[in-house]
Amino acid sequence: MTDLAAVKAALKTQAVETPSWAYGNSGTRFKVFAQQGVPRSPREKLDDAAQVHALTGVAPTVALHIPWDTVDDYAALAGYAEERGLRLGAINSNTFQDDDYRLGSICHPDAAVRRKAVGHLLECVDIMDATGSQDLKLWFADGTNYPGQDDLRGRQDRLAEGLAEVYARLGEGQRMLLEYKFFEPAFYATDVPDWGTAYAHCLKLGPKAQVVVDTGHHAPGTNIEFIVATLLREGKLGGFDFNSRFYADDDLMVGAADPFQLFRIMYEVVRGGGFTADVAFMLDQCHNIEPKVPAIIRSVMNVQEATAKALLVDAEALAAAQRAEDVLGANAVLMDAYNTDVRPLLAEVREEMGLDPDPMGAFARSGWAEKVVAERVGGEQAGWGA
Ligand code: PSV
Ligand code: MN
Ligand code: MN
Repeated sequence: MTDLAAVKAALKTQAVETPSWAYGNSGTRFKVFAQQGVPRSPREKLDDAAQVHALTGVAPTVALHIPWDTVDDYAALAGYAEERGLRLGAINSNTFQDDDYRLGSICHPDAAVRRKAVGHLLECVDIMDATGSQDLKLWFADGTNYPGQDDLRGRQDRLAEGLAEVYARLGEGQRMLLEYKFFEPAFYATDVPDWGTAYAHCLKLGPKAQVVVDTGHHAPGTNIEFIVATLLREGKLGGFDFNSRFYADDDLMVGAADPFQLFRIMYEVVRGGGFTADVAFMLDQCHNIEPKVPAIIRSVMNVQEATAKALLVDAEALAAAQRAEDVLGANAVLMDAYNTDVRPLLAEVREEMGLDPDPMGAFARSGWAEKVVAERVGGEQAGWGA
């Protein structure tokens, strides 16, 4: 039997971090469809994020991407967030949008380019000091397009050297979260293509280095929950970049493409004690054709629903069925939890938190979308890369 009060208490402590870039305009490489009322500055992105947190109660932090969210005074930006009930979360580095990075950044064959890339990462740690952010999130677009283009082993050596320099700069309570992605923009070999490579680097670096699992960064059919279970066992799961995919790195709303996969992942998180440990539950999504703030609210709710189902798994019954070698019985325990309609439970949780039980409806009724369309006129809307 699962303890419903404990499930509710756990759901109230959940924290999902939303990404600043999801509030701005985005698109595919074919077209960016600009939307009215989209933020024009990091502060306006925080204003939108505050709506998401106010309505869901579980989205208290916002990830920044540098230089997309460059400001003169990061401590002041953190203060602005705090006034809105938010905190600044992970600082995401960007070593992929500069002409110098054509052949890579931290793995580039030219030492001068590597220095520039490492310099940017060190600057991101300075920003963390100013914002009070705990996590430096690293994703490298580095790789090669053709066999023989560069030395695969040499690139790993350069990566290790650059990461070690940044690792040494991390302060007390700060972490380095290393993200992997199997392809794109490199099409032959990516320098951090999989969890094994990320894990090997993090292991060598030390306890402040952990792996980030972006759910959109695997080959089709990959058993992501197995990776999650393994990283948790090894104490190396730093967090998630949640999104969902049908084909490649689609960055669609988490839980939209495959809610069952999200449940299986959350079950392994719960099973491995990751729900209470320092695992960061971040979104990394783009809302290209749908309105952004409601899409982010929906995403947060999707994570909550998968989590609630994972928490509802009857652990004792599952263990008993497994011990009894009851294949179908064990599977049924898991499926019973997955097939539970947890929406009434989450509505109750929200009411107990003093929130509207229906965050999507509450947002529609709030008038926020109309207000920002009227107010945010002139200036340049934030977008992917601005
Ligand atoms: C790369 O595809 C990635 O997932 C990394 O997390 C980047 O920082 C992010 O996308 C940018 O949207
Ligand atoms: Mn990501
Ligand atoms: Mn991605």
